[in-house]
Amino acid sequence: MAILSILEFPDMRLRTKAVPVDPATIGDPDFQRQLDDMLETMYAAPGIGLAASQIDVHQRFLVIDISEEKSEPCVFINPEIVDKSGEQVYQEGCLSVPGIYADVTRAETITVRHLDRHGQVQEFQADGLLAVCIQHEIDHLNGKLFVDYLSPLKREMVRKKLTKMRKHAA
Ligand code: QAP
Ligand code: CO
Repeated sequence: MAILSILEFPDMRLRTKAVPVDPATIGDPDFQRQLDDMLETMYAAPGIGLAASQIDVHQRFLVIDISEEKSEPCVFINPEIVDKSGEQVYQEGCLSVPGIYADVTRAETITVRHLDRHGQVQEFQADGLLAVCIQHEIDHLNGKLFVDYLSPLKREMVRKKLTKMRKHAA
């Protein structure tokens, strides 16, 4: 397995709209390895979610593990939100926007349909943190970041803060 490098805001590659995964390729060793590399990269960060877009692969899949023990890896291929209701506000972060956290309003409950890593169709209802995480990661596949929900002024402050942090780290 391998730890992959993660694109960071404002990298324009994060704005790419990802294309669906061909279900016939899910069983390929290269694709399965990519899923394991993404999980390893997410755990190493550490993070609770990572979309393929963030590792510069513009296909519709993502990994999530919100469990305390980091023992419940979940893979979502070609995910679709088929129903949603309610609202919740959660303070989000993102591995592509390190050190920045902000409140975002999203649906409270969602119904998600996707393929798992065996290519099987799954459909289930999620709420709370899992629902936030799935919505956040699907946004990545559409080229959208959580900072896009902030005002243009706040987004510009985030961009400047990241530039400054990188300068100090260099
Ligand atoms: C998305 O985010 C998410 O700034 C996943 O310095 C976040 O794993 C969904 C992270 C919150 C729902 C709620 C962020 C790690 C990890 C940072 C992450 C950082 C180190 C973010
Ligand atoms: Co993110």
